[in-house]
Amino acid sequence: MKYNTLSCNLSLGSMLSLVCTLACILAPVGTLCAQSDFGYRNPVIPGCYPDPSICRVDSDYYLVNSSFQFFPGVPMFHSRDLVHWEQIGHCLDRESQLPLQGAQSWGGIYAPTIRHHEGRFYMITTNVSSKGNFLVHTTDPRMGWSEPVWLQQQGIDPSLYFEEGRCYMVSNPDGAITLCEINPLTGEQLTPSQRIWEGMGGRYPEGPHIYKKDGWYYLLISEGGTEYAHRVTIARSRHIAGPYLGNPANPILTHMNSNAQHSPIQGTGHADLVQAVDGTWWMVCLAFRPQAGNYHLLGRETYLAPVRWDEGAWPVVHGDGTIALDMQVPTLPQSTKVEKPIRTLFRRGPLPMEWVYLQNPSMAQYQFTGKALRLKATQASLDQSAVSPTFVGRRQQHIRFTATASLQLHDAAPGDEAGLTLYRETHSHYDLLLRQEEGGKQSLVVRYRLGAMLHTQQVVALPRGKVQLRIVGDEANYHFEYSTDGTRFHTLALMDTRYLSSEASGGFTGTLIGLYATQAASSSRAYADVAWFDYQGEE
Ligand code: 6LW
Repeated sequence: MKYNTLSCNLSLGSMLSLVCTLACILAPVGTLCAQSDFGYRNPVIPGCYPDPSICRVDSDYYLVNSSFQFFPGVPMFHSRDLVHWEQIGHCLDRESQLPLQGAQSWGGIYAPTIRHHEGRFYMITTNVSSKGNFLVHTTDPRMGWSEPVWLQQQGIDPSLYFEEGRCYMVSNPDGAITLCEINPLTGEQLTPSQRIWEGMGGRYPEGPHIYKKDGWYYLLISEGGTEYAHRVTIARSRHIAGPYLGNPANPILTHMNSNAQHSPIQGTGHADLVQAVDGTWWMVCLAFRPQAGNYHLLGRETYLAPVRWDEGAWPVVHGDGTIALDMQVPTLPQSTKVEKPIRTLFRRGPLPMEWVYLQNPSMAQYQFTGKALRLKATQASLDQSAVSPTFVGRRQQHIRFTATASLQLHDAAPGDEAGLTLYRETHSHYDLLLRQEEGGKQSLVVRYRLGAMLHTQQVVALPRGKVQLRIVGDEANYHFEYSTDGTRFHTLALMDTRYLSSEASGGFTGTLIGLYATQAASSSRAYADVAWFDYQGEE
């Protein structure tokens, strides 16, 4: 059955591809091929955008991700074709919604679910560094979200399902998918928590979502943990509270088997389903891309897969339950990709949406001067976990990339510093920094922090003034470079990527490329002005 579906999907895919290619060759330029409806690249949202959840409102699609210790939290994206996504904001943009004191990469905000019901969006998630499960709601996500509505049922990865005036919540307390009914506007739990499924025996049954189709309640979950054995399984029942019976063909998505052993994508799991406006079904899921051996640096990213879901049948994901970087499948009519500008000028606030702070920032430490982003140094260093350092960062979204910042350190006392950092968490970062020395001198330093190891790799003396700091990433190395004239760059050090990977650093997040400033003593008034920041990734 599985084999038949696969061969059928593949031959349909190749036929459509052939028809499309022929049509493109035969068509007058600019007519038939203007809008593509075949093929796309995965991941559809690269970089640390894990635990995707998706919903549709007419022909608009909305997607959210988990965000851990980052502030603001829960980035929200919009798309009309499921392939091209544009960030439209964050669901959690103030401290009253997002207390993150002391949160590290294992902490803060875990997997969210987005749903739309009777004109209102609901985003439900867990803050593991605070009071656990809560939801926020809004009628217009571009205008901001409510204060948190805290919930009683615990366990991570809460989801919502609405039916006939009732709102159900599922999450995974005590290792079992558990259901209750709630009032989503007050948070009141209306029925006792009831265990409904424990999965197919994989560790960490999590990420549950309920859907109803053809008279069945389907319960989609993930098992195996967010590692190489991650997998998506599904069960169904005629009643929402069960009994749920697992699909004999489970898992419906996984890369843990030999058919995906050599795939550049691993750890596929944590999924959500959506039916598109044309009736087709799609899955979003997370996965990671190992590099330089079995190391991954970018965190878990958002992928898209087509789903065949015939009436009364189990859903089949992309034929054989695997996904690829190059997806040769029919799609919705695709919009043209909007290229992001390479340069960020930081002239006016707020920060562009792809930038985040760590934990809850004190906004007095940041200023937009009209010419630069001013980072006011404090004594909170990148190594401290209890407080938010002066830091802004964006995700490394490509294995091969170049990031450059133009930076100047002002009013600095000996020991004050500012620079670029490749940041995973307090115990794992590589820094390329400008440091104030005795006698008015400055130097450029390459340093790493890996657990208890704090090592200065390279120091060169530098004339005072503006400097361009550059990090070039490839599979195996980060190249740390600098320039004082903006054209000639000098290599300072090559830093091995693997020690900064998730395998070495731990945590749920990927690498952030950050800008930061730290002072040695509170008496200094040091600050760094960042005139611009460039990021260019190789697809
Ligand atoms: C998330 C859980 C998981 O809440 O890891 O990948 C947790 N799966 O479902 C953090 O991302």
